[in-house]
Amino acid sequence: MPHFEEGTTLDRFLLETMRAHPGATGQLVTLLKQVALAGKLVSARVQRAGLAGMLGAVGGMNIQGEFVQKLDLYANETFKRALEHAGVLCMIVSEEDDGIIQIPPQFEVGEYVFSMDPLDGSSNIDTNASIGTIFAVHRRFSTGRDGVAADVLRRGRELICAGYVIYGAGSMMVLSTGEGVHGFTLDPSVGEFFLSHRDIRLAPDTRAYSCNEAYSAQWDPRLQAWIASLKDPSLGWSARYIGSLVGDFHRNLVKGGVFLYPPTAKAKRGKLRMLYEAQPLAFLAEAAGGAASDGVMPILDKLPTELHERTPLFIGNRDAVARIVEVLGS
Ligand code: P6P
Repeated sequence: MPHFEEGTTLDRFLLETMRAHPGATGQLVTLLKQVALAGKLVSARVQRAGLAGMLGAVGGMNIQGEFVQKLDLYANETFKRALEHAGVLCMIVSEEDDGIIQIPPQFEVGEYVFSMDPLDGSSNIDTNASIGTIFAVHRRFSTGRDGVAADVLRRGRELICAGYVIYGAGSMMVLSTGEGVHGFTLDPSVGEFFLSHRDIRLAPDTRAYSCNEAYSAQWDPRLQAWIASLKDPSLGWSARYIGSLVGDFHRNLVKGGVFLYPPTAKAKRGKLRMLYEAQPLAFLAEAAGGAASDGVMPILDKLPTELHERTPLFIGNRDAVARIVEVLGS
């Protein structure tokens, strides 16, 4: 792993990481540079969302005469447009599209499969809470022009790369290709992502949990009892919950903590999606020294069978996740 000092641009990081892998073709670098471009475009639009809201309800025209698209649709289109022509993908899966998105015939296809939630947490837009784009990259194994479902219905442990772009007080791109997790902060004045968080490690100890406690009466009683036990003042735990997965995960990644979205009466298999939420974040969590489970097995060992499959999710500090699995197995 090359040494990178603070201030390294994302492009330099990608190029030097590629050079460290002799077999690299450059397709993954191209892919991640296009993800960064789309992230910058979405970041700029998210920062102005309030203005658009002031200047006309979604779907209206704003003062620049721009059609005010729903931000999640804008994000979906922006990432697809940035990626489909680059000759690096054979298919895309998006939270916003029911089926597989094939690469238009006028473009070359490539080696990779891209899954994304283009704008997770978008219901928080009008509260200025952090939202984000989550993505996961598999290498295809089908041989036709178009990718097939089997190229993406695979264990998260086979992922080549995963990451997210968080649009918060600042915008950051956080990614891993399996060798550590690195954060790049966007400097909007120059339009570059700069390495700001090299080799992020999930804190080995934690006293912070993150869940929607309004649903606690619907959880497994053993989990209810465990969460209740954390409220002993002598233990010093605190609760933090934004209701935006990227925001809650990012806080736990950089400050330590454990996030829980157990099954509920309304979401019997959990609410969060395997392909473009649980798997990519589990890939990052494990690369940062943390863990992710569905309460029984590691998320990265689960084999999804449907594109938009949901799962319970317990993710973050390794010891806390292990304790949850132990409690649910007791
Ligand atoms: P609840 C946002 O709608 C989202 O999909 C995730 O970003 C977030 O973690 C979860 O739902 C919040 O769900 O039921 O607590 O509102």
